[in-house]
Amino acid sequence: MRITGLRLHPVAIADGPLRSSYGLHAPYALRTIVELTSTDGLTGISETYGGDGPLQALEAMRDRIVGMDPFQLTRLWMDLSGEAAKESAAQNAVVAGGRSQTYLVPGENPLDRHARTYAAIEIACLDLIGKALNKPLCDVVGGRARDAVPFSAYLFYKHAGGGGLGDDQREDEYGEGLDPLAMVRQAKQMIDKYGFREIKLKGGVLDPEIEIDTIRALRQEFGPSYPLRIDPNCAWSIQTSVYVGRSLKEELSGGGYLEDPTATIAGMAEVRKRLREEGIDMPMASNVAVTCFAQVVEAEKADAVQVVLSDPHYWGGVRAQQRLADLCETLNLGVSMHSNNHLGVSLMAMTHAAASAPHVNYACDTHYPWQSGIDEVVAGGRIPFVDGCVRIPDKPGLGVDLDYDQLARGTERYNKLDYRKRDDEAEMRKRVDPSWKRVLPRW
Ligand code: GKR
Ligand code: MG
Repeated sequence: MRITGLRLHPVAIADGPLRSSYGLHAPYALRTIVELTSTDGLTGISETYGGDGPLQALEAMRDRIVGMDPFQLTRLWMDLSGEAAKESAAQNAVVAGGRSQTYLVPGENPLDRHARTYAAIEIACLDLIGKALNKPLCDVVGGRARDAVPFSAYLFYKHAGGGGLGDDQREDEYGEGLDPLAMVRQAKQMIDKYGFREIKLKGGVLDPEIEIDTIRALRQEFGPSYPLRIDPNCAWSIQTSVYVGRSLKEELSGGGYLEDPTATIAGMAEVRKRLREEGIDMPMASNVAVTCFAQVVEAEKADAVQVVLSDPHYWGGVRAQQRLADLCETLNLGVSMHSNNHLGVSLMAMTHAAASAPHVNYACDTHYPWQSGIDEVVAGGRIPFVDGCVRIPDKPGLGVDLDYDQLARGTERYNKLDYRKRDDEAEMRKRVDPSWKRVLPRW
Protein backbone atom coordinates (compact mmCIF):
# COMPACT_ATOMS: atom_id res chain seq x y z
CA MET A 1 0.00 0.00 0.00
CA ARG A 2 1.21 3.51 -0.82
CA ILE A 3 -0.13 6.93 0.05
CA THR A 4 -1.57 8.64 -3.00
CA GLY A 5 -2.76 11.95 -1.59
CA LEU A 6 -2.82 14.34 1.35
CA ARG A 7 -5.89 16.51 1.96
CA LEU A 8 -5.91 19.16 4.66
CA HIS A 9 -9.13 20.69 5.94
CA PRO A 10 -8.85 23.68 8.26
CA VAL A 11 -12.00 23.99 10.38
CA ALA A 12 -13.39 26.36 12.98
CA ILE A 13 -15.50 24.98 15.82
CA ALA A 14 -17.62 27.08 18.15
CA ASP A 15 -16.21 27.42 21.65
CA GLY A 16 -17.58 29.18 24.72
CA PRO A 17 -15.89 32.05 26.58
CA LEU A 18 -13.85 29.74 28.81
CA ARG A 19 -11.23 31.23 31.10
CA SER A 20 -7.76 30.08 32.05
CA SER A 21 -4.52 31.76 33.04
CA TYR A 22 -3.85 32.15 29.29
CA GLY A 23 -6.87 34.46 29.02
CA LEU A 24 -10.16 33.78 27.26
CA HIS A 25 -11.18 31.28 24.60
CA ALA A 26 -12.20 32.87 21.29
CA PRO A 27 -15.70 32.23 19.83
CA TYR A 28 -14.17 29.57 17.58
CA ALA A 29 -11.32 27.16 18.17
CA LEU A 30 -9.23 26.15 15.15
CA ARG A 31 -8.50 22.55 14.16
CA THR A 32 -7.14 20.75 11.10
CA ILE A 33 -8.54 17.50 9.72
CA VAL A 34 -6.01 15.42 7.79
CA GLU A 35 -6.88 12.84 5.14
CA LEU A 36 -4.47 10.41 3.51
CA THR A 37 -5.67 8.44 0.50
CA SER A 38 -4.04 5.16 -0.51
CA THR A 39 -3.50 2.88 -3.48
CA ASP A 40 -5.97 0.47 -1.81
CA GLY A 41 -8.71 3.05 -2.21
CA LEU A 42 -8.80 3.65 1.55
CA THR A 43 -8.71 6.97 3.40
CA GLY A 44 -6.95 7.43 6.76
CA ILE A 45 -7.86 10.42 8.92
CA SER A 46 -6.56 12.40 11.88
CA GLU A 47 -7.15 15.72 13.62
CA THR A 48 -4.59 18.20 14.91
CA TYR A 49 -4.07 21.82 15.96
CA GLY A 50 -5.52 24.49 13.71
CA GLY A 51 -4.47 27.67 12.00
CA ASP A 52 -1.68 28.62 9.64
CA GLY A 53 1.28 27.10 11.51
CA PRO A 54 0.10 23.46 11.62
CA LEU A 55 -1.31 23.73 8.09
CA GLN A 56 1.99 24.97 6.67
CA ALA A 57 3.97 22.36 8.58
CA LEU A 58 1.78 19.58 7.15
CA GLU A 59 1.76 21.09 3.68
CA ALA A 60 5.56 21.10 3.75
CA MET A 61 5.44 17.31 4.20
CA ARG A 62 3.37 16.65 1.09
CA ASP A 63 6.24 15.47 -1.12
CA ARG A 64 7.64 13.30 1.67
CA ILE A 65 4.29 11.63 2.35
CA VAL A 66 2.79 11.09 -1.08
CA GLY A 67 4.18 7.81 -2.37
CA MET A 68 5.18 6.69 1.14
CA ASP A 69 4.35 3.25 2.54
CA PRO A 70 2.13 4.02 5.58
CA PHE A 71 3.75 1.13 7.47
CA GLN A 72 7.15 2.88 7.36
CA LEU A 73 6.54 5.31 10.19
CA THR A 74 9.90 4.99 11.94
CA ARG A 75 11.75 6.47 8.98
CA LEU A 76 9.29 9.31 8.79
CA TRP A 77 9.96 10.02 12.48
CA MET A 78 13.70 9.89 11.87
CA ASP A 79 13.41 12.38 9.04
CA LEU A 80 11.21 14.74 11.00
CA SER A 81 13.16 14.60 14.24
CA GLY A 82 16.45 15.01 12.35
CA GLU A 83 15.03 18.17 10.86
CA ALA A 84 13.94 19.26 14.33
CA ALA A 85 17.41 18.71 15.77
CA LYS A 86 18.88 21.03 13.13
CA GLU A 87 16.38 23.75 13.96
CA SER A 88 16.41 23.37 17.71
CA ALA A 89 19.45 25.49 18.58
CA ALA A 90 18.01 28.51 16.80
CA GLN A 91 14.54 27.90 18.19
CA ASN A 92 15.75 27.52 21.76
CA ALA A 93 16.76 31.13 21.59
CA VAL A 94 13.25 32.29 20.72
CA VAL A 95 11.29 30.16 23.20
CA ALA A 96 10.94 32.17 26.39
CA GLY A 97 12.23 30.19 29.34
CA GLY A 98 14.24 27.74 27.21
CA ARG A 99 12.25 24.64 26.34
CA SER A 100 9.43 25.49 28.68
CA GLN A 101 5.83 25.70 27.57
CA THR A 102 5.06 28.25 30.30
CA TYR A 103 4.45 31.25 28.10
CA LEU A 104 2.98 29.51 25.06
CA VAL A 105 -0.55 28.27 24.50
CA PRO A 106 -0.52 24.51 23.93
CA GLY A 107 0.28 23.54 20.38
CA GLU A 108 2.51 26.56 19.84
CA ASN A 109 5.91 25.38 21.07
CA PRO A 110 8.17 25.49 17.99
CA LEU A 111 10.37 22.81 19.55
CA ASP A 112 7.52 20.30 19.33
CA ARG A 113 6.45 21.17 15.81
CA HIS A 114 7.97 18.03 14.35
CA ALA A 115 6.27 15.86 16.98
CA ARG A 116 2.89 17.47 16.23
CA THR A 117 3.32 17.13 12.48
CA TYR A 118 4.50 13.55 12.79
CA ALA A 119 1.59 12.67 15.11
CA ALA A 120 -0.99 13.97 12.64
CA ILE A 121 0.51 11.84 9.87
CA GLU A 122 1.16 8.80 12.05
CA ILE A 123 -2.42 8.66 13.32
CA ALA A 124 -3.83 8.95 9.77
CA CYS A 125 -1.41 6.18 8.66
CA LEU A 126 -2.48 3.96 11.57
CA ASP A 127 -6.10 4.60 10.62
CA LEU A 128 -5.25 3.52 7.07
CA ILE A 129 -3.44 0.41 8.33
CA GLY A 130 -6.37 -0.47 10.61
CA LYS A 131 -8.76 -0.11 7.71
CA ALA A 132 -6.53 -2.22 5.46
CA LEU A 133 -6.27 -4.98 8.10
CA ASN A 134 -9.85 -4.57 9.32
CA LYS A 135 -8.63 -4.04 12.88
CA PRO A 136 -9.18 -1.18 15.38
CA LEU A 137 -6.21 1.20 15.58
CA CYS A 138 -5.22 0.18 19.13
CA ASP A 139 -5.02 -3.42 17.97
CA VAL A 140 -2.55 -2.66 15.18
CA VAL A 141 -0.10 -1.12 17.65
CA GLY A 142 0.07 -4.20 19.83
CA GLY A 143 -3.43 -4.49 21.23
CA ARG A 144 -5.46 -2.84 23.89
CA ALA A 145 -4.98 -2.76 27.64
CA ARG A 146 -8.63 -1.75 28.05
CA ASP A 147 -11.80 -1.72 25.95
CA ALA A 148 -13.03 1.62 27.24
CA VAL A 149 -11.10 4.72 28.31
CA PRO A 150 -12.27 6.90 31.24
CA PHE A 151 -12.29 10.69 30.87
CA SER A 152 -12.72 13.40 33.50
CA ALA A 153 -15.28 16.20 33.79
CA TYR A 154 -13.23 19.23 32.74
CA LEU A 155 -14.72 22.31 34.43
CA PHE A 156 -13.94 25.86 33.34
CA TYR A 157 -14.81 29.18 34.91
CA LYS A 158 -16.64 30.91 32.10
CA HIS A 159 -18.60 33.94 31.06
CA ALA A 160 -22.12 33.63 29.69
CA GLY A 161 -22.28 32.35 26.10
CA GLY A 162 -21.94 29.11 24.20
CA GLY A 163 -19.52 30.22 21.47
CA GLY A 164 -19.92 31.16 17.82
CA LEU A 165 -20.67 34.58 16.39
CA GLY A 166 -23.69 36.43 14.99
CA ASP A 167 -26.43 34.07 13.83
CA ASP A 168 -24.00 31.16 14.25
CA GLN A 169 -24.06 31.43 18.05
CA ARG A 170 -24.45 28.23 20.04
CA GLU A 171 -26.72 27.54 22.95
CA ASP A 172 -25.03 28.33 26.28
CA GLU A 173 -25.46 24.86 27.69
CA TYR A 174 -23.66 25.46 30.99
CA GLY A 175 -24.33 29.17 31.56
CA GLU A 176 -22.01 31.56 33.36
CA GLY A 177 -19.67 29.92 35.86
CA LEU A 178 -17.71 32.37 37.97
CA ASP A 179 -18.26 31.19 41.53
CA PRO A 180 -18.21 27.93 43.50
CA LEU A 181 -21.96 27.33 43.34
CA ALA A 182 -22.09 27.77 39.59
CA MET A 183 -19.14 25.40 39.22
CA VAL A 184 -20.90 22.72 41.24
CA ARG A 185 -23.90 23.18 38.93
CA GLN A 186 -21.61 22.89 35.89
CA ALA A 187 -20.07 19.69 37.29
CA LYS A 188 -23.45 18.13 38.06
CA GLN A 189 -24.73 18.91 34.61
CA MET A 190 -21.63 17.47 32.92
CA ILE A 191 -21.56 14.39 35.11
CA ASP A 192 -25.30 13.73 34.61
CA LYS A 193 -24.80 13.90 30.87
CA TYR A 194 -21.53 12.00 30.45
CA GLY A 195 -21.13 9.94 33.63
CA PHE A 196 -17.57 11.13 34.41
CA ARG A 197 -16.05 9.83 37.66
CA GLU A 198 -13.11 12.24 38.07
CA ILE A 199 -13.21 16.03 38.04
CA LYS A 200 -10.70 18.59 36.82
CA LEU A 201 -11.05 22.29 37.54
CA LYS A 202 -9.22 24.73 35.31
CA GLY A 203 -7.96 27.29 37.79
CA GLY A 204 -5.65 30.30 37.70
CA VAL A 205 -8.64 32.51 36.90
CA LEU A 206 -10.12 33.82 40.15
CA ASP A 207 -8.57 34.66 43.49
CA PRO A 208 -7.07 31.42 44.86
CA GLU A 209 -9.43 31.60 47.87
CA ILE A 210 -12.40 31.31 45.50
CA GLU A 211 -10.76 28.43 43.67
CA ILE A 212 -10.08 26.69 47.00
CA ASP A 213 -13.75 27.19 47.91
CA THR A 214 -14.75 25.76 44.53
CA ILE A 215 -12.76 22.58 45.11
CA ARG A 216 -14.22 22.29 48.61
CA ALA A 217 -17.74 22.76 47.26
CA LEU A 218 -17.11 20.04 44.67
CA ARG A 219 -15.83 17.69 47.35
CA GLN A 220 -18.86 18.47 49.48
CA GLU A 221 -21.21 17.72 46.60
CA PHE A 222 -19.56 14.62 45.14
CA GLY A 223 -17.67 13.10 48.06
CA PRO A 224 -14.26 11.37 48.05
CA SER A 225 -15.19 8.81 45.39
CA TYR A 226 -14.78 11.55 42.74
CA PRO A 227 -11.06 12.42 42.66
CA LEU A 228 -10.41 16.13 42.12
CA ARG A 229 -7.60 17.96 40.34
CA ILE A 230 -6.94 21.66 39.85
CA ASP A 231 -4.79 23.19 37.13
CA PRO A 232 -4.01 26.94 37.25
CA ASN A 233 -1.46 26.75 34.39
CA CYS A 234 1.36 28.32 36.44
CA ALA A 235 -0.68 31.27 37.72
CA TRP A 236 0.59 30.87 41.30
CA SER A 237 3.87 31.70 43.01
CA ILE A 238 5.63 28.95 44.93
CA GLN A 239 4.23 30.34 48.15
CA THR A 240 0.65 30.46 46.87
CA SER A 241 0.99 26.96 45.42
CA VAL A 242 2.08 25.67 48.82
CA TYR A 243 -0.79 27.53 50.48
CA VAL A 244 -3.33 26.01 48.07
CA GLY A 245 -1.76 22.55 48.40
CA ARG A 246 -1.92 22.81 52.20
CA SER A 247 -5.50 24.12 52.13
CA LEU A 248 -6.64 21.32 49.83
CA LYS A 249 -4.56 18.48 51.19
CA GLU A 250 -7.65 16.34 51.86
CA GLU A 251 -9.61 17.31 48.76
CA LEU A 252 -6.77 16.68 46.27
CA SER A 253 -5.76 13.37 47.85
CA GLY A 254 -7.11 9.93 46.98
CA GLY A 255 -6.56 9.95 43.22
CA GLY A 256 -6.46 13.71 42.67
CA TYR A 257 -3.52 16.01 41.99
CA LEU A 258 -2.20 19.55 41.80
CA GLU A 259 -1.38 20.31 38.15
CA ASP A 260 1.20 22.92 37.08
CA PRO A 261 0.53 25.23 40.04
CA THR A 262 3.68 27.20 39.31
CA ALA A 263 6.14 27.57 36.44
CA THR A 264 9.15 25.36 35.70
CA ILE A 265 10.43 22.04 36.98
CA ALA A 266 12.48 23.85 39.64
CA GLY A 267 9.37 25.71 40.84
CA MET A 268 7.29 22.54 40.97
CA ALA A 269 10.10 20.75 42.85
CA GLU A 270 10.17 23.50 45.46
CA VAL A 271 6.38 23.32 45.98
CA ARG A 272 6.56 19.55 46.34
CA LYS A 273 9.49 19.80 48.77
CA ARG A 274 7.80 22.38 50.97
CA LEU A 275 4.57 20.39 51.07
CA ARG A 276 6.46 17.22 51.96
CA GLU A 277 8.24 19.05 54.76
CA GLU A 278 4.78 19.68 56.16
CA GLY A 279 3.95 15.97 55.80
CA ILE A 280 1.73 16.51 52.73
CA ASP A 281 2.46 13.97 50.02
CA MET A 282 0.49 15.62 47.23
CA PRO A 283 1.03 14.38 43.67
CA MET A 284 1.94 17.13 41.25
CA ALA A 285 1.01 16.77 37.58
CA SER A 286 2.24 18.59 34.52
CA ASN A 287 1.67 19.33 30.88
CA VAL A 288 3.47 22.68 31.04
CA ALA A 289 6.74 22.09 32.92
CA VAL A 290 7.08 18.68 31.26
CA THR A 291 6.44 18.46 27.53
CA CYS A 292 9.16 16.14 26.24
CA PHE A 293 10.83 12.85 27.18
CA ALA A 294 14.02 14.44 28.55
CA GLN A 295 11.96 16.58 30.90
CA VAL A 296 10.21 13.50 32.30
CA VAL A 297 13.56 12.24 33.52
CA GLU A 298 14.61 15.66 34.78
CA ALA A 299 11.30 16.16 36.63
CA GLU A 300 11.49 12.72 38.21
CA LYS A 301 15.03 13.35 39.43
CA ALA A 302 13.95 16.64 40.96
CA ASP A 303 10.82 15.02 42.47
CA ALA A 304 8.91 17.84 40.75
CA VAL A 305 6.22 15.83 38.97
CA GLN A 306 4.49 12.58 39.92
CA VAL A 307 1.90 12.49 37.10
CA VAL A 308 2.76 13.26 33.49
CA LEU A 309 0.05 14.43 31.14
CA SER A 310 0.52 12.65 27.86
CA ASP A 311 -1.16 13.73 24.63
CA PRO A 312 -0.70 11.93 21.32
CA HIS A 313 -1.10 15.24 19.46
CA TYR A 314 2.17 16.73 20.66
CA TRP A 315 4.18 13.94 22.26
CA GLY A 316 4.50 12.31 18.82
CA GLY A 317 1.49 10.08 18.23
CA VAL A 318 0.10 6.81 19.49
CA ARG A 319 3.37 4.88 19.63
CA ALA A 320 5.04 7.74 21.50
CA GLN A 321 2.14 7.59 23.94
CA GLN A 322 3.01 3.94 24.57
CA ARG A 323 6.69 4.76 25.06
CA LEU A 324 5.86 7.63 27.40
CA ALA A 325 3.57 5.45 29.51
CA ASP A 326 6.29 2.78 29.70
CA LEU A 327 8.91 5.33 30.72
CA CYS A 328 6.60 6.71 33.43
CA GLU A 329 5.88 3.24 34.71
CA THR A 330 9.61 2.55 34.95
CA LEU A 331 10.13 5.82 36.83
CA ASN A 332 7.12 5.11 39.05
CA LEU A 333 5.22 8.14 37.74
CA GLY A 334 1.50 8.27 36.99
CA VAL A 335 0.07 9.06 33.54
CA SER A 336 -2.96 11.09 32.61
CA MET A 337 -3.78 12.81 29.30
CA HIS A 338 -3.94 16.48 28.37
CA SER A 339 -6.47 17.94 25.96
CA ASN A 340 -7.32 21.05 23.98
CA ASN A 341 -10.58 21.88 22.21
CA HIS A 342 -11.18 19.07 19.76
CA LEU A 343 -13.68 17.13 17.70
CA GLY A 344 -14.51 13.44 17.53
CA VAL A 345 -11.54 12.41 15.37
CA SER A 346 -9.14 13.58 18.08
CA LEU A 347 -11.29 12.04 20.79
CA MET A 348 -10.99 8.67 19.06
CA ALA A 349 -7.22 9.07 18.63
CA MET A 350 -6.91 9.90 22.34
CA THR A 351 -9.07 6.89 23.20
CA HIS A 352 -7.03 4.46 21.08
CA ALA A 353 -3.78 5.94 22.40
CA ALA A 354 -4.88 5.58 26.04
CA ALA A 355 -6.28 2.09 25.40
CA SER A 356 -3.02 0.91 23.84
CA ALA A 357 -0.79 2.02 26.74
CA PRO A 358 -1.15 -0.16 29.88
CA HIS A 359 0.13 2.50 32.25
CA VAL A 360 -2.47 5.25 31.90
CA ASN A 361 -3.76 5.31 35.43
CA TYR A 362 -5.78 8.53 35.63
CA ALA A 363 -8.90 9.49 33.69
CA CYS A 364 -7.92 11.51 30.61
CA ASP A 365 -8.84 15.16 30.09
CA THR A 366 -11.19 16.11 27.28
CA HIS A 367 -12.71 19.40 26.14
CA TYR A 368 -15.35 17.46 24.19
CA PRO A 369 -18.30 18.55 26.40
CA TRP A 370 -17.51 22.15 25.39
CA GLN A 371 -18.10 21.45 21.71
CA SER A 372 -21.46 21.09 20.03
CA GLY A 373 -22.90 18.53 17.61
CA ILE A 374 -23.34 21.37 15.11
CA ASP A 375 -19.56 21.36 14.59
CA GLU A 376 -18.89 17.62 14.70
CA VAL A 377 -17.28 16.31 11.49
CA VAL A 378 -17.62 12.62 12.35
CA ALA A 379 -20.30 10.79 10.35
CA GLY A 380 -23.22 9.94 12.61
CA GLY A 381 -22.55 12.84 14.98
CA ARG A 382 -20.99 13.05 18.41
CA ILE A 383 -19.06 10.19 20.01
CA PRO A 384 -21.03 8.68 22.90
CA PHE A 385 -19.70 8.42 26.46
CA VAL A 386 -20.92 5.62 28.69
CA ASP A 387 -20.23 6.06 32.41
CA GLY A 388 -17.61 8.67 31.56
CA CYS A 389 -15.80 6.34 29.15
CA VAL A 390 -15.38 6.09 25.40
CA ARG A 391 -15.44 2.51 24.14
CA ILE A 392 -13.18 1.24 21.39
CA PRO A 393 -15.62 0.70 18.53
CA ASP A 394 -15.74 -2.66 16.82
CA LYS A 395 -14.67 -0.98 13.59
CA PRO A 396 -11.36 -0.67 11.75
CA GLY A 397 -8.85 2.12 12.37
CA LEU A 398 -10.05 4.98 14.54
CA GLY A 399 -13.58 3.64 14.07
CA VAL A 400 -14.99 6.87 12.66
CA ASP A 401 -15.44 8.37 9.19
CA LEU A 402 -15.87 11.93 8.05
CA ASP A 403 -19.13 13.66 7.23
CA TYR A 404 -17.99 15.75 4.26
CA ASP A 405 -20.89 18.21 4.44
CA GLN A 406 -20.06 18.95 8.06
CA LEU A 407 -16.39 19.25 7.18
CA ALA A 408 -17.20 21.76 4.45
CA ARG A 409 -19.26 23.80 6.94
CA GLY A 410 -16.32 23.80 9.35
CA THR A 411 -14.02 25.08 6.62
CA GLU A 412 -16.56 27.71 5.62
CA ARG A 413 -16.60 28.97 9.21
CA TYR A 414 -12.79 28.97 9.23
CA ASN A 415 -12.61 30.99 6.03
CA LYS A 416 -14.81 33.70 7.52
CA LEU A 417 -12.57 34.24 10.54
CA ASP A 418 -9.97 36.97 10.75
CA TYR A 419 -7.58 34.98 13.00
CA ARG A 420 -5.39 32.00 12.23
CA LYS A 421 -3.88 31.33 15.65
CA ARG A 422 -5.12 30.87 19.19
CA ASP A 423 -4.59 34.07 21.15
CA ASP A 424 -6.40 33.94 24.50
CA GLU A 425 -4.66 37.06 25.74
CA ALA A 426 -5.93 39.16 22.81
CA GLU A 427 -9.39 37.70 23.26
CA MET A 428 -9.38 38.61 26.93
CA ARG A 429 -8.47 42.21 26.08
CA LYS A 430 -11.13 42.34 23.39
CA ARG A 431 -14.03 41.02 25.44
CA VAL A 432 -13.28 41.34 29.14
CA ASP A 433 -10.56 43.81 30.09
CA PRO A 434 -8.75 46.03 27.54
CA SER A 435 -5.67 46.23 29.76
CA TRP A 436 -5.38 42.50 30.57
CA LYS A 437 -1.95 40.89 30.37
CA ARG A 438 -0.86 37.39 31.22
CA VAL A 439 1.25 37.90 34.31
CA LEU A 440 2.98 34.91 35.90
CA PRO A 441 2.71 34.36 38.76
CA ARG A 442 -0.51 36.35 39.11
CA TRP A 443 -1.02 35.33 42.73
O1 GKR B 1 -8.39 25.06 27.09
O2 GKR B 1 -7.81 26.86 28.14
C1 GKR B 1 -7.70 25.66 27.90
C2 GKR B 1 -6.67 24.88 28.68
O3 GKR B 1 -5.99 25.71 29.55
C3 GKR B 1 -5.74 24.19 27.74
O4 GKR B 1 -5.24 25.08 26.80
C4 GKR B 1 -4.60 23.55 28.46
O5 GKR B 1 -3.66 23.13 27.55
O6 GKR B 1 -6.07 21.76 29.10
C5 GKR B 1 -4.87 22.29 29.17
C6 GKR B 1 -4.07 22.03 30.38
O7 GKR B 1 -4.32 21.06 31.03
O8 GKR B 1 -3.14 22.79 30.67
MG1 MG C 1 -2.70 21.35 32.39
